[in-house]
Amino acid sequence: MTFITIFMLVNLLAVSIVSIPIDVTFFVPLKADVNGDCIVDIFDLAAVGKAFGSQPGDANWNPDADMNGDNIINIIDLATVGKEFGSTC
Ligand SMILES: [Ca+2]
Ligand SMILES: [Ca+2]
Repeated sequence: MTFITIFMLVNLLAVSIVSIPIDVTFFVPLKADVNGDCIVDIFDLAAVGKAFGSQPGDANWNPDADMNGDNIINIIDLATVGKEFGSTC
């Protein structure tokens, strides 16, 4: 194989790779989807409500309900679920 032949094969391969259609779907996780079922609904609101007032170490602490990551479940977390209520993945 000559250098030119190799060069042409590499270019042909590159063109083939570039021309392959790519269908990519991105799923953006919902911050307020506490139970991970791709919809922000009453179950997520209930999960935040159940953990309301808790901090790490408390029996009802749920890290997934801590929307803003400040280690306390409070009105801000509840409001975040309310803001995204009805959203889907
Ligand atoms: Ca959910
Ligand atoms: Ca919080």
